[in-house]
Amino acid sequence: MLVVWFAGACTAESVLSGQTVTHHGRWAVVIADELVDAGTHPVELTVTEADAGTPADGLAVYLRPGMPDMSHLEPVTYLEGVGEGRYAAELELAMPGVWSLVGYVQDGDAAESFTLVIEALP
Ligand SMILES: [Cu+2]
Repeated sequence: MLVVWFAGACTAESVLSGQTVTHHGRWAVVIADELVDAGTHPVELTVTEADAGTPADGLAVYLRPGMPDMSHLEPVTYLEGVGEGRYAAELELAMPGVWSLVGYVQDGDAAESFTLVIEALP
């Protein structure tokens, strides 16, 4: 019997997560790209009602990027709703590496958080 271990199972790609559900399960959030260029980069999220699968418009959506390996946090970035559940902004990812995007979706008094993990390339 031949047993094969795949080298590289712990590389950055294995931790990337470009889609998730907010912490109480109300919304599903997907980022357009898990791999982006470092620097200022356009990002787009698509937010849907998790149960119905329908686009969720009219929400406040914001992100705070951080690098978990180095206690590095960037300012909160507010995204602009551009229709059909899509929210867009220019995001500053100051250096290459794995970035944790801690985000919030807010509908009036109801807010739920989520985390996406992407990588900025050199
Ligand atoms: Cu950093």
